[in-house]
Amino acid sequence: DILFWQANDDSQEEDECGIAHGKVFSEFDDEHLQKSSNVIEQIFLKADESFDIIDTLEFVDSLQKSRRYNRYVIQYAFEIFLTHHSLARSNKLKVPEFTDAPSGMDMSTHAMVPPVGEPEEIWMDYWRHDADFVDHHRHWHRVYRARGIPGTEADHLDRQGELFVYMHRQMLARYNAEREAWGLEPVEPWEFTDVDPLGSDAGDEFHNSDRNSGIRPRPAGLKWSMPDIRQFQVWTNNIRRAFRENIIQPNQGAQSALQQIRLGENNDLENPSSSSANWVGHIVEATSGTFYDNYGSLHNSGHGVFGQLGQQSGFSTYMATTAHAVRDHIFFRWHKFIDNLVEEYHQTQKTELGVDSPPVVIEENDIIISTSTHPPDGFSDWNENHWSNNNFSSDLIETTLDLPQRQFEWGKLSHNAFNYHLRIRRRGVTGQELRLTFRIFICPAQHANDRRRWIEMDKFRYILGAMETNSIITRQDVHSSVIRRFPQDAADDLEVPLARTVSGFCECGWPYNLLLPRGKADGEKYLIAVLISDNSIDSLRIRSSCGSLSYCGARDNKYPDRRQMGYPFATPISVNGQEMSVTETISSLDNFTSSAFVIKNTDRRFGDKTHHEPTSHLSDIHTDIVAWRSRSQLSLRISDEFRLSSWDGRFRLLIDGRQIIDTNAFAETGYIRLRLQGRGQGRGVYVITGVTMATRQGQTLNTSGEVYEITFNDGEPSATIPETGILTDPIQMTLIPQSDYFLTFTLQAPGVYLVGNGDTCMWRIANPRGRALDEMNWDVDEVNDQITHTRRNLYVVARILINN
Ligand SMILES: [Cu+2]
Repeated sequence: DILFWQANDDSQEEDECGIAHGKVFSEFDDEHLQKSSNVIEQIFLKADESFDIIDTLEFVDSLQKSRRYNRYVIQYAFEIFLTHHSLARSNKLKVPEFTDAPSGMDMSTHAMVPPVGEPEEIWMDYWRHDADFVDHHRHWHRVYRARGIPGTEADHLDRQGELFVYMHRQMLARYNAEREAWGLEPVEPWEFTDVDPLGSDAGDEFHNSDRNSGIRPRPAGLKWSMPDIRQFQVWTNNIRRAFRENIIQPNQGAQSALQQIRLGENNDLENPSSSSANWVGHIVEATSGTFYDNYGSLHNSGHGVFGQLGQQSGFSTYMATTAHAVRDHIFFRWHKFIDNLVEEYHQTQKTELGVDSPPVVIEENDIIISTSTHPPDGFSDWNENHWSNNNFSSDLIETTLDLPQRQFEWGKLSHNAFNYHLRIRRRGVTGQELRLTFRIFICPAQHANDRRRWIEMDKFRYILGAMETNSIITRQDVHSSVIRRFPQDAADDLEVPLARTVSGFCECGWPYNLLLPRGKADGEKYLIAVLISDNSIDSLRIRSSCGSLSYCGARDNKYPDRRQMGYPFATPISVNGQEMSVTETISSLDNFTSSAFVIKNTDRRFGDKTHHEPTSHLSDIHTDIVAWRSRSQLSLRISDEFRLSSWDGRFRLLIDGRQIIDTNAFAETGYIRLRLQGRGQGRGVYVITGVTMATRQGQTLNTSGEVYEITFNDGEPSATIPETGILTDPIQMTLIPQSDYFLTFTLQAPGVYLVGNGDTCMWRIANPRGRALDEMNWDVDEVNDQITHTRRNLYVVARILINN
C-alpha cells in the first residue's frame, strides 16, 4: 500500500523536506536527492534499531500518513530500503513490479499508425515504453543511487561511475540497432541550442492513471533558456579541460582527503575502482557531490531541464524521473551527448589485446547461434588435433512484435529461445587447467568497425580441464549475464557453483524479451563475436544467481570483472602496440572470432496491414490530409475534475469497437443517438458543428464507407452544448461489434472540458475502467428512454484526434 498511496493532495505547499506535496520527486534533482536522504536515513535507522520488519513497515506507513513528507519521497525512500536494507532482503521483500495488463485503451486510443511510408520517431514507441525496459532503467538507478546508501561509507557503489557510462552506452547500442531495423537514422546527440520539434507523449492510458499524476507530456518546440545553455557550456568545457590536463579538481574546501584526481595513472587491473574510466563517469553523471563546483551535475541537470520544459510549477515531464525518463526519445539524444563526451576521453586511451591471451583457439566455424539446445551432428567430431567438420551455420533467429501486454505499453517485442554452441581447442600441450572468460557480443554486420555499436550478450567463466585438448560449450539465452534472470532458470546454469542468491539485486538487469534487437522483416545480417580472455586475470568470480552480472555487479562485492567495462570495445583497440579496427583484430587473434547470422522480424500488431500503404480515403472534410495524428491534448487526468483542453479546431473521437458488446437494441430500432456533454471555458457552454460519424478504416486514423451527417434539434447542423449534455438527432446506422468508428467534428469553443459517465456512453476522457462522477451523474432514465438497453453497450474510450 505504501507504494500506491495517494495523498489526494496536489497542493504546492512545502513538506518538511522542502518539496511541495504535489510535486513529482526527481532523483536527477540534486536538492531532491539530498532531501530524500533524510527520509531514507530515518527508515534505515528504524530498521536498524528494531530489526523488526513489521515495526519498520508500520513506521513508514505512519510517516506517510502523517503527510509530513511528499508521498513520492516516501515511496522512493521505501524502494531504496527494499532494495538495499538487509532486513527487507532477509524478509524477501522487494519492490513490486507493475504487472497490470493493458486496459482496453491500448492500441486504438494510442492511435497507432502502421509503420509504412517515411520512418517516424513514433515507430520506436513500443521499445521505449516496454514495461520491462522502463523497469530495468528505474531499478538500476535504485541500486546505483547517486549519493550512496545509508550504512555504507562511500557515497557511491564500487565502480558506479564507470558502470553508469557503460550501462547507458549499451542502451544506446541497442537503441540504434532497433532504429536501424526501421530505417531510422542513429540517434543524434543533443546540443544545448537544439529545439525538439516532436515533443513526447506517453498516451492516454499513462496519463489517465493516478499513478502518474504530476507527470505531463513534454511539449514540442521549446528551447533551453540562455542561462541554462551557458551553465552547461561552462560545465562541459571544464570537463573537457579535465580530460586534456588529466586532472579532476574537487570542490574548493573539500576535506583534505580529497585531493585532485589524476586521470590516466590508475588504470591497473588490481584497482579498477580508481581507474580513469570510473572517475570520468563520476564527474559526468555526478554520482557524488565532491566535484560539483567545477563540473556541476551535468547528466542529472540535463534531465532536470527537460523535465521542466514548458511545465507549471509542481509538474514535470518524464525526463525528471528515472522511473519514466526512457519513455521520451529525448532521453536517448541526451545520453548520446553524454556518451560522446565520455568517448572524447576514451579516444585518448587504448585497450591492448595482444597480451594476456589464454592459449586457446576459436574460429569462425566454432560459433553457432541456434534454436536447438543441442549442437548439430558432427560439431563435436575431433580428429587428433583439429575439428573434422566445418560446414555449420547459424539458424535464422526470429523476433515477433506483438500487441501490448502490460500497462502503458505500445507493443511487445520478443524472440525465439536460442542457444550458443561454441567449441574451442587448446593451443600447445596439455597439463594445465585453463580458467577462461567467455565474452559474447553481437553487432549489425555493417557496423562491425564501430566499437560503440557492439552489444554485450553474455559473459561467463569456463574451466578447460588439465588434460582436455578441446571442448564444446552450449549456453542458453536465459543464462545471459546481461539479463535479469528468471529464478527458475538459475538451476541448470553452468556456473551454479559460482552463483549465490542475493535478493535485492534480483530485479536488476536487461529484460529477456529485448535481449535481441528486432531485426528486419526480410531478415537482417548480424555478427556474433566471441572473445576468450584469461579468467585468472579478469577475476570473474561470484555472481548473483538472478540479477545481471554485467549491469548490477554483485551485492556487497567488488564488481566481478576487473577489465574496463565494455572490454574489449571500451576504447580504441591495439594489438601488440599497433592500433587496429575491430575486424582486423578479430582476424589477427586466435582467441577472438566472429560469425554471421540473421534476425528476422514479424510484426503482428496490425494484422496484414503492416505492409500496405493506407489508402487515403479519409477525410470527409480535409481531403488533402492523408492521415490523422494523435495528440493527447485531452489526456490530462480527468478523474475527479474538469480540466482545460486548451484546444479548438477539428477533432476526431474514437469509438472503440471492442466496447460495443450488444447491438440488438440498435438493430431493433435501426438508429442510434449520441449524447454529448462537457463544459466550455469558464464553466460555460461550447459549440460544436460539422459533426459526422463513419467507420474507421482498419487500424488507421482514416475513415471509410458511408459518412453520416449528424444534426441536433431536428436538423440543426450545429449545437450549443450545455454542461448537462444533449442528445443528437437519431442517426440511421447500425453499429457492428468489433468495428471501430470515428466521430469527427469542429469544436468552436477555444478550450473545452470533457468528462463522461461510467455507465452509459458518449464523450469520455477519463479512465476507461470507469469512474462515475457524482456531480456528473447523468439522467440514466432519460438516456435509456432514448437509447433503449444501451447501458454499457456503447462505450466510448475517448481519444480526441486532431488533424494535423
Ligand atoms: Cu539512466
